[in-house]
Amino acid sequence: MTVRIGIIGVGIMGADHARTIVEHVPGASLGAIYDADRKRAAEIAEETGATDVAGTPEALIADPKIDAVLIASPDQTHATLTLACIAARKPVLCEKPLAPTSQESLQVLAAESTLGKRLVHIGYMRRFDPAYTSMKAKWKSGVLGKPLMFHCVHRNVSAPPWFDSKMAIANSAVHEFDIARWMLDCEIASAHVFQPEAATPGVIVKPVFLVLRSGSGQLVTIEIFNNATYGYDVRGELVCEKGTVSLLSPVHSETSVALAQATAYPEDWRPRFADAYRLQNQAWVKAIAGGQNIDGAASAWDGYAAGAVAEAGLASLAQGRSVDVSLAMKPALYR
Ligand code: ISE
Repeated sequence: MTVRIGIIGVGIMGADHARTIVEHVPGASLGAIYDADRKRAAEIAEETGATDVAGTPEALIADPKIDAVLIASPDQTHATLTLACIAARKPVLCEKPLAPTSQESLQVLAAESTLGKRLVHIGYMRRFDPAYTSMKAKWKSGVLGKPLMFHCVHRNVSAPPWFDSKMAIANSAVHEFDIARWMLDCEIASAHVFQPEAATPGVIVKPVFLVLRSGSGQLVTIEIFNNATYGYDVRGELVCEKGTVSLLSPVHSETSVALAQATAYPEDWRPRFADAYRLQNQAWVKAIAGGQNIDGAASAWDGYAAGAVAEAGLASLAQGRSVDVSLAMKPALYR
């Protein structure tokens, strides 16, 4: 069976997914593309060989020639479009975050629970990244002892002017919230946000530094610096009772010239996480073809839970104190 995929939103991420699907995902074809910018949709359809350009997201979801939908439109549209896919009973891979508010995420959990079937996966692709999966396998093997602290660093070259501290939490740090929950196999209990006062006003967008407490008693530190200028750099170190394990970014070459030795940083997350996106999308299509859920991928519950940590983080940013994460009861479908 070939899974015919429709993509809603072909900005940076949606276009990257379209290319990954046509180049690296066996058993999938690109059926239709929608973008609010029709010219952009037509260009990406031309480049990737997508069969149709849909007139509206709703038409794409309803199209009988589309078996599954990948949502990569702006963050605030994710929950509504995911609900439309559930109503049409189509599997959906929705880019993170699931929704800007817990209330909207809860509507998605309710709709899936009513259907009694999991159709939604959230694109927290780091769960498929070989560096993170190797880190988890190392501590799970038992040689390092119990995890105590997880240090996470997330630096981007630059972000647009509207990408403020709230976006740093709601759009960037959500990756760390999800991966910390996944790595430590537990929920996050509280979030406390700090910012360096030394940042030059008007010149630099202040980095955001969070300290999370996990439900199992670990500490998670997260630095988000969206305007770090030098390169896209994601780091992580898991400190356990008998040793530590650190992520290594994929580096395929190193130059030696003029008395210096160097490797390069990517400009953004696409090269750093290319393997993760590919493995995630392959697993998604394989699961759809086999009528199963993807093993290890983020569910709608995971999307909700990461969003709940973001809400606590945003409240902490506003109030300058530690804020507890408030989570609803986990519906039976996700247990
Ligand atoms: C962006 O939306 C992503 O998902 C990237 O992975 C992340 O590094 C970046 O900070 C986000 O803005």
